[in-house]
Amino acid sequence: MKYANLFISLLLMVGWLSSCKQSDPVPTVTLNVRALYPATYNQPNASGTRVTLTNTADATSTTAVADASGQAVFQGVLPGTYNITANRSLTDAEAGTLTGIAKRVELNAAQNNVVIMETPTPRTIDLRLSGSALGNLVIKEVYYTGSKTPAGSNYFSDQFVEIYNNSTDTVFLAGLCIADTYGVSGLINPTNRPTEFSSSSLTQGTFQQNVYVSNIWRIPGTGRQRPLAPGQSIIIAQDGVNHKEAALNPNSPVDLSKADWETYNERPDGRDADAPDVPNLDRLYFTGSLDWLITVFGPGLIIFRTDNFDALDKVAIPGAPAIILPRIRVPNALVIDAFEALQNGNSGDFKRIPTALDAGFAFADDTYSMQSFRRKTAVTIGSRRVLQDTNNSTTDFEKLAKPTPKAFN
Ligand SMILES: [Ca+2]
Ligand SMILES: [Ca+2]
Repeated sequence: MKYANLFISLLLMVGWLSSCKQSDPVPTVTLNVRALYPATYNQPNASGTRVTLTNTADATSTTAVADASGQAVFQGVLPGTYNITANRSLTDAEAGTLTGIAKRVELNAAQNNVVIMETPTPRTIDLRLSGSALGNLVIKEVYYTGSKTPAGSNYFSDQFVEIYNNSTDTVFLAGLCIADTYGVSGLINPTNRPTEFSSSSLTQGTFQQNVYVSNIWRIPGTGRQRPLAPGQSIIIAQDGVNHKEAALNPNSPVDLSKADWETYNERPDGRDADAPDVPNLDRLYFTGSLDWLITVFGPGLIIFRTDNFDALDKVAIPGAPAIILPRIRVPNALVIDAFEALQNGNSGDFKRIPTALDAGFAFADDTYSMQSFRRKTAVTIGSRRVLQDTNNSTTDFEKLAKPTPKAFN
């Protein structure tokens, strides 16, 4: 009797579960993304564009390729919040047909935190691509997260950026500038908002054409100085010392005493030490405090060149008190390469770098996690690696458990 009851109960439960499954199918929608070429191109529909839909909740993604009408169709999309990115690599010939200039271009577009709701009719989203010609230097690795000391405190002096010659010719680094963007990396505090430059009526209209940076450092020299051979790289350290030393942080993953350059922030109180064996970059503009600390929550970085630094606009942060130093506005056209990291996968609205330069963003699991971001290898020719550069930090960079200065493993 007892077993019979249990058996009936089980049958009822199975029946209930299967009826549940039948009467409540997971609702899905169809999403059309229409990829458009920049308005200056002689065709509107960007066929062949790869469009990727990434769920912000679990980072799962699907990719579809736009058809002749420029439409990428996603069927069976679960309602939720998505980041949408689009990429189209134009060959020299394609760029020649579309723009009259036969020079390879990477086109990108992005729209973050798009809420897809259950609707009876398919939804269409237009994405306008924009892009820039490819530079020959790329940011190969960024180690910004820092590490924890044996006592459990935060250590961030071991940050570095590595720059790589991704071309087939020697590049002369003299005059190359590196800068970090202004703006928080996400909702670190409940009051955090995306950079004011993106929302203020003063700068909103041209926000996608410029990068607003807080600090600029430059490689000294002129002309054909500081040659860097194809496939070679340089390390720029916050401090060019062995961070694993007992007095610093034995847990640090890096010895940067052989770094090519360091950012020495000369101050009357000597709070930033000048490592004698590592040459110093020129400090062109500085709004920080003790050293060139790039935010451990995820920095935006650019490398660029200018013949006339003084001609760049200094722009006050909209709404900021007069005592706060203005930021430097670097036009996209000067930028050679960019990297952006944000706090987490939901931080897309906090992007500081224009989509044309970097359509995506990387993010670490945590601050002081020792995680590092390294550009993927696209192909190896002989012993020279050609690194992947589609102007999208989401896809071009891989997250590493530990940094790999001047190495790929
Ligand atoms: Ca320093
Ligand atoms: Ca030094």
